[in-house]
Amino acid sequence: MIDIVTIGETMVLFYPFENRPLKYTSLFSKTIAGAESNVAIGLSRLGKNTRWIGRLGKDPFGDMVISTLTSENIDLSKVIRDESDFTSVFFKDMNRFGDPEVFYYRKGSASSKWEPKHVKKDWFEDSRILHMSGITPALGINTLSFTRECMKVAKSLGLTISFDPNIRHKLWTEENSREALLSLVPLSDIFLPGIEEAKFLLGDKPVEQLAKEFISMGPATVAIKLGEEGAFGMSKEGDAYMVPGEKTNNIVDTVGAGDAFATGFLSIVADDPTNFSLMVALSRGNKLGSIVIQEKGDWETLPSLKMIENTPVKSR
Ligand code: CKP
Ligand code: MG
Repeated sequence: MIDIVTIGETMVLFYPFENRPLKYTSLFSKTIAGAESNVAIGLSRLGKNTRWIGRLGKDPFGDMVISTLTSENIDLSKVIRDESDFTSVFFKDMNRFGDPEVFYYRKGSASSKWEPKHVKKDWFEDSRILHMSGITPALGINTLSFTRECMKVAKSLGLTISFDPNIRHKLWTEENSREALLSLVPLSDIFLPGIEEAKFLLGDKPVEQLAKEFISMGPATVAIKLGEEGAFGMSKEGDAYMVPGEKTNNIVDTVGAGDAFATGFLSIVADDPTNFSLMVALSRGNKLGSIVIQEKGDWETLPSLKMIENTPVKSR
Protein backbone atom coordinates (compact mmCIF):
# COMPACT_ATOMS: atom_id res chain seq x y z
CA MET A 1 0.00 0.00 0.00
CA ILE A 2 1.35 3.45 -0.95
CA ASP A 3 0.33 6.21 1.50
CA ILE A 4 1.16 9.14 -0.77
CA VAL A 5 1.81 9.56 -4.48
CA THR A 6 3.42 12.88 -5.48
CA ILE A 7 3.91 14.05 -9.08
CA GLY A 8 6.03 17.01 -10.18
CA GLU A 9 9.30 18.34 -11.51
CA THR A 10 12.48 17.74 -9.52
CA MET A 11 15.58 19.70 -10.49
CA VAL A 12 19.23 19.93 -9.60
CA LEU A 13 19.78 22.96 -7.35
CA PHE A 14 22.99 24.97 -7.01
CA TYR A 15 23.45 27.49 -4.24
CA PRO A 16 26.53 29.51 -3.30
CA PHE A 17 28.87 27.62 -1.06
CA GLU A 18 30.35 30.91 0.12
CA ASN A 19 28.32 33.72 1.68
CA ARG A 20 28.35 35.79 -1.51
CA PRO A 21 25.75 36.87 -4.07
CA LEU A 22 25.29 34.55 -7.04
CA LYS A 23 27.05 37.01 -9.32
CA TYR A 24 30.31 36.82 -7.34
CA THR A 25 30.31 33.27 -6.07
CA SER A 26 32.75 30.78 -7.58
CA LEU A 27 31.86 27.68 -5.53
CA PHE A 28 28.46 26.02 -5.38
CA SER A 29 26.77 23.34 -3.32
CA LYS A 30 24.84 20.92 -5.51
CA THR A 31 21.69 19.15 -4.39
CA ILE A 32 18.23 18.40 -5.75
CA ALA A 33 14.89 20.12 -5.10
CA GLY A 34 11.29 20.10 -6.26
CA ALA A 35 8.18 20.88 -4.26
CA GLU A 36 6.55 17.48 -4.70
CA SER A 37 9.67 15.39 -4.09
CA ASN A 38 10.43 17.56 -1.03
CA VAL A 39 7.07 16.38 0.33
CA ALA A 40 7.81 12.77 -0.67
CA ILE A 41 11.16 12.87 1.16
CA GLY A 42 9.60 14.38 4.27
CA LEU A 43 6.80 11.83 4.40
CA SER A 44 9.17 8.94 3.79
CA ARG A 45 11.28 10.12 6.75
CA LEU A 46 8.09 10.13 8.83
CA GLY A 47 7.58 6.46 8.02
CA LYS A 48 5.04 6.73 5.18
CA ASN A 49 5.20 4.66 1.99
CA THR A 50 5.80 7.26 -0.65
CA ARG A 51 5.92 7.28 -4.46
CA TRP A 52 7.29 10.14 -6.58
CA ILE A 53 6.47 10.30 -10.29
CA GLY A 54 8.38 12.60 -12.62
CA ARG A 55 9.93 12.92 -16.07
CA LEU A 56 13.69 13.29 -16.12
CA GLY A 57 16.24 13.52 -18.89
CA LYS A 58 18.58 10.59 -19.48
CA ASP A 59 21.43 12.73 -18.24
CA PRO A 60 23.74 12.89 -15.19
CA PHE A 61 21.42 15.34 -13.38
CA GLY A 62 18.52 12.93 -13.86
CA ASP A 63 20.75 10.20 -12.42
CA MET A 64 21.44 12.41 -9.42
CA VAL A 65 17.71 12.92 -8.79
CA ILE A 66 17.18 9.16 -8.94
CA SER A 67 20.04 8.29 -6.63
CA THR A 68 19.06 10.93 -4.06
CA LEU A 69 15.39 9.88 -3.98
CA THR A 70 16.35 6.20 -3.91
CA SER A 71 18.43 6.83 -0.81
CA GLU A 72 15.32 8.36 0.78
CA ASN A 73 13.36 5.11 0.30
CA ILE A 74 10.92 6.54 -2.23
CA ASP A 75 9.18 4.33 -4.81
CA LEU A 76 10.43 5.48 -8.24
CA SER A 77 8.93 2.63 -10.26
CA LYS A 78 6.78 4.99 -12.40
CA VAL A 79 9.45 7.61 -13.19
CA ILE A 80 10.03 8.26 -16.89
CA ARG A 81 13.51 8.94 -18.29
CA ASP A 82 13.35 10.80 -21.57
CA GLU A 83 16.09 10.33 -24.19
CA SER A 84 15.57 13.63 -25.97
CA ASP A 85 14.81 16.11 -23.16
CA PHE A 86 16.80 17.36 -20.19
CA THR A 87 16.58 17.51 -16.41
CA SER A 88 16.11 21.10 -15.19
CA VAL A 89 18.45 23.04 -12.94
CA PHE A 90 17.99 26.12 -10.79
CA PHE A 91 20.09 28.46 -8.70
CA LYS A 92 19.38 30.16 -5.40
CA ASP A 93 20.72 33.63 -4.67
CA MET A 94 20.93 33.64 -0.87
CA ASN A 95 20.49 36.83 1.15
CA ARG A 96 20.82 37.84 4.77
CA PHE A 97 17.05 37.90 5.29
CA GLY A 98 16.46 34.18 4.72
CA ASP A 99 14.39 34.85 1.62
CA PRO A 100 16.49 33.84 -1.42
CA GLU A 101 15.68 34.60 -5.04
CA VAL A 102 15.56 31.61 -7.38
CA PHE A 103 16.63 31.48 -11.05
CA TYR A 104 15.20 28.60 -13.09
CA TYR A 105 16.61 26.92 -16.21
CA ARG A 106 13.67 24.63 -16.95
CA LYS A 107 11.88 25.81 -20.13
CA GLY A 108 11.52 22.84 -22.50
CA SER A 109 12.61 20.30 -19.87
CA ALA A 110 11.42 16.68 -19.80
CA SER A 111 8.78 17.63 -17.20
CA SER A 112 7.37 20.38 -19.40
CA LYS A 113 6.34 17.68 -21.90
CA TRP A 114 3.76 15.93 -19.71
CA GLU A 115 0.44 15.35 -21.47
CA PRO A 116 -2.88 13.86 -20.26
CA LYS A 117 -2.27 10.72 -22.33
CA HIS A 118 0.72 9.87 -20.10
CA VAL A 119 -1.50 9.36 -17.01
CA LYS A 120 -1.82 5.69 -16.03
CA LYS A 121 -4.26 4.13 -13.58
CA ASP A 122 -1.55 1.95 -12.10
CA TRP A 123 0.21 5.09 -10.78
CA PHE A 124 -2.55 5.34 -8.17
CA GLU A 125 -3.75 1.80 -7.56
CA ASP A 126 -3.51 0.70 -3.94
CA SER A 127 -2.71 4.29 -2.82
CA ARG A 128 -4.41 6.70 -0.41
CA ILE A 129 -3.39 10.29 -1.22
CA LEU A 130 -2.24 12.17 -4.33
CA HIS A 131 -0.30 15.40 -3.67
CA MET A 132 0.31 17.84 -6.55
CA SER A 133 1.17 21.50 -6.80
CA GLY A 134 0.47 24.48 -9.04
CA ILE A 135 4.02 24.34 -10.41
CA THR A 136 3.30 21.44 -12.78
CA PRO A 137 0.48 23.22 -14.70
CA ALA A 138 2.87 26.15 -15.30
CA LEU A 139 5.59 24.07 -16.95
CA GLY A 140 4.36 23.40 -20.49
CA ILE A 141 1.61 23.61 -23.06
CA ASN A 142 -0.22 20.48 -21.89
CA THR A 143 0.76 20.35 -18.24
CA LEU A 144 -2.44 22.00 -16.95
CA SER A 145 -4.57 19.34 -18.66
CA PHE A 146 -2.08 16.71 -17.41
CA THR A 147 -2.51 17.93 -13.82
CA ARG A 148 -6.29 17.88 -14.16
CA GLU A 149 -6.20 14.34 -15.57
CA CYS A 150 -3.98 13.10 -12.71
CA MET A 151 -6.40 14.53 -10.16
CA LYS A 152 -9.48 13.12 -11.92
CA VAL A 153 -8.07 9.61 -12.38
CA ALA A 154 -6.77 9.48 -8.80
CA LYS A 155 -10.10 10.72 -7.47
CA SER A 156 -12.01 8.12 -9.47
CA LEU A 157 -9.84 5.47 -7.78
CA GLY A 158 -10.77 6.78 -4.34
CA LEU A 159 -7.62 8.77 -3.47
CA THR A 160 -7.75 11.94 -1.38
CA ILE A 161 -6.39 14.81 -3.50
CA SER A 162 -4.06 17.32 -1.85
CA PHE A 163 -3.17 20.48 -3.77
CA ASP A 164 -0.68 23.26 -2.96
CA PRO A 165 -1.01 26.17 -5.42
CA ASN A 166 2.75 27.03 -5.20
CA ILE A 167 2.32 30.09 -7.39
CA ARG A 168 5.52 30.85 -9.30
CA HIS A 169 5.31 34.24 -11.00
CA LYS A 170 8.53 33.50 -12.89
CA LEU A 171 6.82 30.64 -14.73
CA TRP A 172 3.57 32.19 -16.00
CA THR A 173 1.50 35.35 -16.15
CA GLU A 174 -0.72 36.43 -13.26
CA GLU A 175 -3.83 36.08 -15.36
CA ASN A 176 -3.03 32.57 -16.61
CA SER A 177 -1.97 31.34 -13.20
CA ARG A 178 -5.04 32.70 -11.39
CA GLU A 179 -7.46 31.18 -13.89
CA ALA A 180 -5.69 27.81 -14.05
CA LEU A 181 -5.21 27.41 -10.32
CA LEU A 182 -8.79 28.38 -9.51
CA SER A 183 -9.94 25.73 -11.99
CA LEU A 184 -7.99 23.07 -10.04
CA VAL A 185 -9.25 23.99 -6.55
CA PRO A 186 -12.61 22.16 -6.99
CA LEU A 187 -10.76 18.94 -7.89
CA SER A 188 -8.91 18.93 -4.58
CA ASP A 189 -10.02 17.58 -1.19
CA ILE A 190 -7.27 19.32 0.75
CA PHE A 191 -6.14 22.77 -0.38
CA LEU A 192 -2.94 24.25 1.08
CA PRO A 193 -2.29 27.85 -0.03
CA GLY A 194 -0.05 30.43 1.67
CA ILE A 195 -1.86 33.60 2.74
CA GLU A 196 -0.36 35.66 -0.12
CA GLU A 197 -1.39 32.96 -2.60
CA ALA A 198 -4.92 32.88 -1.16
CA LYS A 199 -5.18 36.68 -1.52
CA PHE A 200 -3.76 36.54 -5.04
CA LEU A 201 -6.47 34.04 -6.00
CA LEU A 202 -9.49 35.58 -4.22
CA GLY A 203 -8.55 39.15 -3.26
CA ASP A 204 -7.48 40.84 -0.05
CA LYS A 205 -9.90 39.47 2.57
CA PRO A 206 -9.66 38.19 6.14
CA VAL A 207 -8.28 34.67 6.42
CA GLU A 208 -11.60 33.17 7.65
CA GLN A 209 -13.38 34.61 4.62
CA LEU A 210 -10.74 33.25 2.24
CA ALA A 211 -11.00 29.79 3.80
CA LYS A 212 -14.80 29.87 3.60
CA GLU A 213 -14.71 30.81 -0.08
CA PHE A 214 -12.27 28.00 -0.91
CA ILE A 215 -14.44 25.50 0.99
CA SER A 216 -17.47 26.64 -1.02
CA MET A 217 -15.53 25.72 -4.19
CA GLY A 218 -15.23 22.02 -3.21
CA PRO A 219 -12.33 21.02 -0.94
CA ALA A 220 -13.30 19.35 2.34
CA THR A 221 -10.33 20.95 4.12
CA VAL A 222 -8.41 24.19 3.61
CA ALA A 223 -5.22 25.08 5.49
CA ILE A 224 -3.86 28.59 4.93
CA LYS A 225 -0.20 29.07 5.87
CA LEU A 226 0.52 32.34 7.67
CA GLY A 227 4.33 32.15 7.85
CA GLU A 228 5.70 32.81 11.32
CA GLU A 229 2.16 33.38 12.62
CA GLY A 230 1.24 29.72 12.07
CA ALA A 231 -1.71 28.41 10.05
CA PHE A 232 -5.49 28.71 9.84
CA GLY A 233 -7.55 25.65 8.93
CA MET A 234 -11.22 25.09 8.12
CA SER A 235 -13.23 21.98 7.27
CA LYS A 236 -16.47 21.73 5.34
CA GLU A 237 -18.18 20.58 8.57
CA GLY A 238 -17.48 24.08 9.88
CA ASP A 239 -14.51 23.38 12.20
CA ALA A 240 -12.03 26.27 12.17
CA TYR A 241 -8.73 26.56 14.02
CA MET A 242 -5.94 29.09 14.19
CA VAL A 243 -2.77 27.32 15.33
CA PRO A 244 0.14 29.66 16.21
CA GLY A 245 3.56 29.03 14.69
CA GLU A 246 6.58 27.76 16.58
CA LYS A 247 9.33 30.17 17.61
CA THR A 248 12.48 30.14 15.45
CA ASN A 249 15.45 32.36 16.21
CA ASN A 250 17.44 31.60 13.13
CA ILE A 251 15.74 32.01 9.72
CA VAL A 252 18.28 31.05 7.04
CA ASP A 253 16.25 29.90 4.01
CA THR A 254 12.45 30.00 3.73
CA VAL A 255 12.33 28.09 0.42
CA GLY A 256 10.82 24.69 1.17
CA ALA A 257 8.81 25.92 4.18
CA GLY A 258 5.49 25.38 2.40
CA ASP A 259 6.47 21.85 1.41
CA ALA A 260 7.57 21.13 4.97
CA PHE A 261 4.16 22.33 6.17
CA ALA A 262 2.44 20.06 3.60
CA THR A 263 4.62 17.16 4.77
CA GLY A 264 3.64 17.61 8.41
CA PHE A 265 -0.03 18.17 7.60
CA LEU A 266 -0.27 15.17 5.26
CA SER A 267 1.56 12.89 7.68
CA ILE A 268 -1.47 13.24 9.97
CA VAL A 269 -3.99 12.97 7.10
CA ALA A 270 -2.32 9.77 5.86
CA ASP A 271 -3.17 7.92 9.07
CA ASP A 272 -6.89 8.37 8.38
CA PRO A 273 -7.75 10.56 5.35
CA THR A 274 -11.48 10.71 6.14
CA ASN A 275 -11.25 11.33 9.87
CA PHE A 276 -8.06 13.14 10.92
CA SER A 277 -7.67 15.91 13.50
CA LEU A 278 -7.37 19.24 11.68
CA MET A 279 -5.78 20.87 14.71
CA VAL A 280 -3.11 18.18 15.05
CA ALA A 281 -2.40 18.34 11.29
CA LEU A 282 -1.98 22.14 11.45
CA SER A 283 0.39 21.98 14.38
CA ARG A 284 2.49 19.19 12.80
CA GLY A 285 2.66 21.33 9.63
CA ASN A 286 3.83 24.36 11.63
CA LYS A 287 6.47 22.31 13.40
CA LEU A 288 8.04 21.03 10.19
CA GLY A 289 7.90 24.48 8.57
CA SER A 290 9.78 25.98 11.50
CA ILE A 291 12.49 23.29 11.36
CA VAL A 292 13.24 23.48 7.65
CA ILE A 293 13.83 27.27 7.48
CA GLN A 294 16.75 27.09 9.89
CA GLU A 295 19.22 25.68 7.32
CA LYS A 296 20.07 26.12 3.63
CA GLY A 297 18.46 23.51 1.36
CA ASP A 298 14.80 22.76 0.78
CA TRP A 299 14.45 19.32 2.37
CA GLU A 300 17.74 18.23 3.92
CA THR A 301 16.68 19.10 7.47
CA LEU A 302 13.24 17.48 7.29
CA PRO A 303 13.08 15.39 10.47
CA SER A 304 12.35 11.76 11.26
CA LEU A 305 9.34 10.89 13.43
CA LYS A 306 11.64 10.24 16.36
CA MET A 307 13.20 13.68 16.02
CA ILE A 308 9.89 15.54 16.12
CA GLU A 309 8.55 13.50 18.98
CA ASN A 310 11.62 14.52 21.00
CA THR A 311 11.47 18.25 20.14
CA PRO A 312 9.46 20.34 22.61
CA VAL A 313 6.90 22.79 21.13
CA LYS A 314 7.95 26.43 21.54
CA SER A 315 4.92 28.67 21.03
CA ARG A 316 5.48 32.21 19.90
O1 CKP B 1 6.73 26.63 -1.60
P1 CKP B 1 8.03 26.07 -1.18
O2 CKP B 1 9.03 27.13 -0.81
O3 CKP B 1 7.91 25.05 -0.10
O4 CKP B 1 8.57 25.31 -2.46
C1 CKP B 1 9.92 25.09 -2.71
C2 CKP B 1 10.16 24.30 -3.96
O5 CKP B 1 9.78 23.15 -6.62
C3 CKP B 1 11.64 24.29 -4.30
O6 CKP B 1 12.25 23.12 -3.82
C4 CKP B 1 11.69 24.40 -5.80
O7 CKP B 1 12.39 23.37 -6.39
C5 CKP B 1 10.23 24.43 -6.25
O8 CKP B 1 9.51 24.84 -5.08
C6 CKP B 1 10.05 25.37 -7.43
O9 CKP B 1 9.89 24.88 -8.55
O10 CKP B 1 10.08 26.60 -7.19
MG1 MG C 1 4.76 26.82 -1.41
